[in-house]
Amino acid sequence: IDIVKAQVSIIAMPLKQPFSTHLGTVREREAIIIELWDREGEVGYGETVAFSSPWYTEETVKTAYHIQKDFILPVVLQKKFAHPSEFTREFSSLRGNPMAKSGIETALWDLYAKKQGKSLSTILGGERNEVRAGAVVATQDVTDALKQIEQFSEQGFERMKLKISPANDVEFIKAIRREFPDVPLMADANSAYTLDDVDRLRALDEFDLLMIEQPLGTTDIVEHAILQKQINTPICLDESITNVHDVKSAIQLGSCQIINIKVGRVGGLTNAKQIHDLCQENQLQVWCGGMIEFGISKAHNLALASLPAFTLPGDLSPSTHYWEEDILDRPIEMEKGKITVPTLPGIGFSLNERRVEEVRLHKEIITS
Ligand code: OSB
Ligand code: MG
Repeated sequence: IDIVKAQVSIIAMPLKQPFSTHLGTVREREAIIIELWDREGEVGYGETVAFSSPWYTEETVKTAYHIQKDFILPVVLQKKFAHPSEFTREFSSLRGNPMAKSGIETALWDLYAKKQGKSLSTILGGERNEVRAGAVVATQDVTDALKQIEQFSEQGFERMKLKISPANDVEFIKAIRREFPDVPLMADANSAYTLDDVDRLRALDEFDLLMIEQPLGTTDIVEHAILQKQINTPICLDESITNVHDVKSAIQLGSCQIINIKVGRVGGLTNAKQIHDLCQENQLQVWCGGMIEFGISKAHNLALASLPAFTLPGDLSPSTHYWEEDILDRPIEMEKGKITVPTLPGIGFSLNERRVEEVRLHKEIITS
């Protein structure tokens, strides 16, 4: 892989409806779209999923842009990579900033797969030709939540994820379970609890939740192990898992039974695949997490979620779920709760240039 030109686009689009958690509300989504061209004119696409503000992890669109422009792209435009997995090693001395790395690493994977004439799913070792979709009920209001679940069920989503916190848990879930006794339901706390809340969390055991995602601290591995011994609901880690080593620690300690793999959070597809393989060896279930993303990241997720240990429905949704119009040449569609894994070379999609132009705030071209 010999990259000679990079285009960095910052885009912004309003969500169809606000996405609300105990940490705040997202109404508009910014992202950095990366396009990398090699000497033969082949292009690879990546999406940087950092948010405008550091509410979910430390990175933001501005920090990611800085890291990409000043530290990653100058190297990528100088170096030749035999394989996209070399990226992770090359930037091992660039600490942290996983989403900045991922935005560029994923573009290298797309380009590499296209050069091989194979789908990204095939290149990664995917075995599934469709993946199971799941919806997130990102509201703190019961009436709203019931309406959304009704709608998502009709659309075919295979599981619903509620966003909970100590201010909105037992009564909230109880009201939803009353109306939907059989819907596959899980809860995501985004670190809203501490070990002082063990009784509260144990009270959730009666609602037959598939799992509770990230109840405790964003960097914690130890206390989740203590909590898991005291509740029946399986714990799933999200924020706490930033690399393969975190997964090893979680397995050793018994901190979770399930892991949410987000490509951006773990610094790219090489790490995501490594985490997948480790979970598979150790009988942990995994699913593909979402970042309220645009189509490029959605397409990378479809390829990743086609790997064998992705046995649970992910935060995977069609293009129209969050967007009036996505940025791809054609929308990602869901049928009966399943999304087809593309078989065309690379991620199997290209950009709708007209749409990108409409939503672009900033564009920069860098050459070698
Ligand atoms: O905690 O999983 C999370 C979205 C943004 C930031 C954090 C999280 C989420 C989601 C996924 O819940 C939403 C989606 O992309 O469908
Ligand atoms: Mg989460």
